[in-house]
Amino acid sequence: VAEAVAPEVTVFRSKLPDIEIPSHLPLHEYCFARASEHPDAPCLIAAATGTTYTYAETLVLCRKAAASLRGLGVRQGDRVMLLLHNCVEFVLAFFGASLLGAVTTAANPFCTPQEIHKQFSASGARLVVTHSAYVDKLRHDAFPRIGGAGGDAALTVVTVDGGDTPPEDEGCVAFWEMVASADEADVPEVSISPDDPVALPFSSGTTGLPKGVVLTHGGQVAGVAQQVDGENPNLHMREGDVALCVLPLFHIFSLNSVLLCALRAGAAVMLMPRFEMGAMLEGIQRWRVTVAAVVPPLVLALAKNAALENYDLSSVRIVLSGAAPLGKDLVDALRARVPQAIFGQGYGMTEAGPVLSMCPAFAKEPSPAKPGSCGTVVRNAELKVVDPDTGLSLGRNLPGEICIRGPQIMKGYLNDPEATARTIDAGGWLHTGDIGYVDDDDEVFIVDRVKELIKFKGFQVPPAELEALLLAHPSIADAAVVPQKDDAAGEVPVAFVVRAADSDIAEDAIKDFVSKQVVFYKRLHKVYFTHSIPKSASGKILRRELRAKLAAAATA
Ligand code: 4UW
Repeated sequence: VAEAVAPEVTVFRSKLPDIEIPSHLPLHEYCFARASEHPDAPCLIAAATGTTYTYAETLVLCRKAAASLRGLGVRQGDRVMLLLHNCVEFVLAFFGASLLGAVTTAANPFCTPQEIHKQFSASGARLVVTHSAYVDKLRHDAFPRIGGAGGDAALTVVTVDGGDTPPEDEGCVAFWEMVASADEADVPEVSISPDDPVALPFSSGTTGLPKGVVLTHGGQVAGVAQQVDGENPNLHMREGDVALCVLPLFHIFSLNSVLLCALRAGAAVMLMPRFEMGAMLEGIQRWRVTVAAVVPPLVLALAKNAALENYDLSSVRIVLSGAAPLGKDLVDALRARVPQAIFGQGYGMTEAGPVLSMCPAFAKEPSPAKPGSCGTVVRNAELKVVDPDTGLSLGRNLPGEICIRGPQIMKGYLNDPEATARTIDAGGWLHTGDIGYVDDDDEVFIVDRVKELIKFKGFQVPPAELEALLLAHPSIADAAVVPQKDDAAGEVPVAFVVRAADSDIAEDAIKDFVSKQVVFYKRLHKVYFTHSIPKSASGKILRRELRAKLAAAATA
């Protein structure tokens, strides 16, 4: 009998040498470790008001936010929910929670009350920090009644709006009042282990409904270090840089690669509450933004906008795109307008902590990257490509499922060991559900996705969530949701629907039914009626068949 031989595994690593990662530090200590060397450097810039906080001021406010949250009953291990657009208060609440050993779960304030409630209850949060305008969403029947300050209230709501307390804030705690009266010495000493959670973003991963992704202090320290630490940082940021923070902080790209990386590097973070072209260009010009993190739809909007010529964008030296594929034509269209900047991509995934690969042209000692590449694998990590059917490792230039292993990946999904085991295998490899290859120069190219996930302008749209909504409709017998290519959004969700017997429900009625229950980017763009949904013997929707059908229709 032949002895079983372990199949050979081709592991791709960074060409940059591994670095020392101080993973023993809690995330807040790590990010602000060098703040005392530049206390007067700008740290946070609120673009909307022009208010700037130095590193020293930011640190004091983070400690005061921690003391305040503590006063509201937040303890180590508790979850704090942020329902915020990008703002200074997001940063203060995030680090305030971190200082207490509490965990931040952030959600899009545009989500519907039902969507917010799902994350609220799955995370076990009891305190929500939000804008006055969204308090009404938390008064929805599903939520516990809003109680004021006090450790035993089932739901404490903190509002960040300054000035006169608006009427809708009744029963809420005013963020700035609480911070103003807090004593920064009132932050208890907590012992935080690298394995303790610090952030809990939600992601549907490769399959199913959104799940809490447990990101630890040690993991996030590693994830940031891989980008900005070392003699030759992969993403070179330093004091004097100004990072554009217009992508939402409730998504991991902005939280990790913009906020946390900028703070660690001593750069300033220019916070924009939402994307508005004029204000963004104004902000880039006024604050001399040097590093711009973007998503492909933003590149498209910029490339198409004639107003660009009226602004001085000469400060921008790095344009970092991620979260969805970036076409070469798009880059070329924008490059002409920002000729001095280096354009490149990062490839991230919430569960991966988040960066798998980063453009090597962003390094302190840059090396070139090809158009369309997602850069090279980050340091202190291993990447492999496997045949999605056999699981066998593939060599260079052969597309397969990308897997990553390293100290930065998630600990697992919250309360879901099965989903965790489906995603991180026994060998510690995280399976991304992305199809890509590594070329002769170690550059990563993504060519397809085998997972269910749909990405609308980089936002996650989990088909399972929409399918569950559709199946709850009495006139719908069966349904499947798949991505359809779209020039502006990259992909949009469309549904295949089998009507219930005797039903003649129309497309618009179905679209409306879904729209009322979901945030804007999850709305169905088209409904195709069909007689049956193709499924495997085990009952899994054959999404590839449906996608092929759409592709065929598009080219017909
Ligand atoms: N090209 C093609 C890409 C790319 C991509 C992602 O919502 P999630 O879970 O997470 C993200 C995170 C993106 C990100 C984080 C930090 C960072 O520096 C960076 O680079 C600039 C990007 O999007 O969705 C994960 C899925 O999104 C797709 C891919 O399918 C991945 O599994 N995706 N980046 N450059 N596709």
